Amino acid sequence: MRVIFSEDHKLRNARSELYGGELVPPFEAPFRAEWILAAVKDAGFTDIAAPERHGLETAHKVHDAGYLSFLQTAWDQWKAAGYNGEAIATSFPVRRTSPRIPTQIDGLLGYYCNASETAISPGTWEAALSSMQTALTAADIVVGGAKSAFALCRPPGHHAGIDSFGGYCFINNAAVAAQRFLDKGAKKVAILDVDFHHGNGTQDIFYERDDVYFASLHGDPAEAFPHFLGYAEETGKGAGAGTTQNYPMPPGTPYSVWEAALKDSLKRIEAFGAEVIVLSLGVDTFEQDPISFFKLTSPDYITMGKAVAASGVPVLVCMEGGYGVPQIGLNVANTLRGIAG
Ligand code: SP5
Ligand code: ZN
Repeated sequence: MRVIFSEDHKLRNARSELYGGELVPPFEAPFRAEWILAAVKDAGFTDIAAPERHGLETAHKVHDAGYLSFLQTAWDQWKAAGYNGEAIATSFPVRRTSPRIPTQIDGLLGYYCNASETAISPGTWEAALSSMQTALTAADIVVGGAKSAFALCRPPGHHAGIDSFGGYCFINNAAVAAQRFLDKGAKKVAILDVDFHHGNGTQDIFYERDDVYFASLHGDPAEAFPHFLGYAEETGKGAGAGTTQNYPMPPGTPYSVWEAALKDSLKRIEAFGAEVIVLSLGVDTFEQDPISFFKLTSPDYITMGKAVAASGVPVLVCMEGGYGVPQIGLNVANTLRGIAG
């Protein structure tokens, strides 16, 4: 399996994450990609290449234009405002507020933010762009006939919605990749999101569309981030009715329970007629993850990879979350081992 990886991920190296009322070093940090890359090489996946350059054409089909131009200029606007720290949203449009789009940076930040733990720092846009290019380059390998490819994306993408960032995500890499498959001739694509957190951004993007099936296995939003989406009753709307499927699960969920949801999602993806699966791979389902509450073990990721590969359709793996412990590398490598067979 070919691996696409960009050193430019390092340009996303924020100082601060708002966690438990304190500004702490972000969980989503450059060492994650280094650990994952090392473990993937150790496992024998040594065909590693840098991404091709891609513009924003595909991104514009899944994100709002105002949002993308905000992301691109946010740091410069923040700096111009004269602040000392990183750009953190502090004021939000909620129920019964004006629909006007702000013109000044503090307002824009709140307007386009879905979770204020995520600070915008210098280099964030450049890293997010390279992460998107990583996903697009890996997608093109699958378009070219490969059974699988691994986009070692960083920063992750699945919490980025049509017009909002948060949850450490800015551009929705998996969504952009899914759009690429459609643009290259696929009629039906599935995104299978196995990150611990609900893929609220991806669900937002495809909720009313019938060309992309979205399934997500995650911590019950009644108890876990992102708190406001990911319930079982959310199944799509309009043309997209029936093309979203959520599997919220409680604290302590072990692989045996999680696997039943995985098998159900794969059955539905097959019934949908997906020609390719984009696997939003978070390994924050691991028992030792510092911010999550599932109980998957390292060998479980091999089993999971095999189950996904057994669908028989090509798989593009896009890196999402997984934090804190060096075993995130092993867990990603094990998933790829399972998929590669
Ligand atoms: C890509 C991804 O995995 N993003 C996750 C972003 C989660 N950010 C908020 C974390 C808050 C965790 N609260 C945990 C409470 C444990 N006591
Ligand atoms: Zn996550």
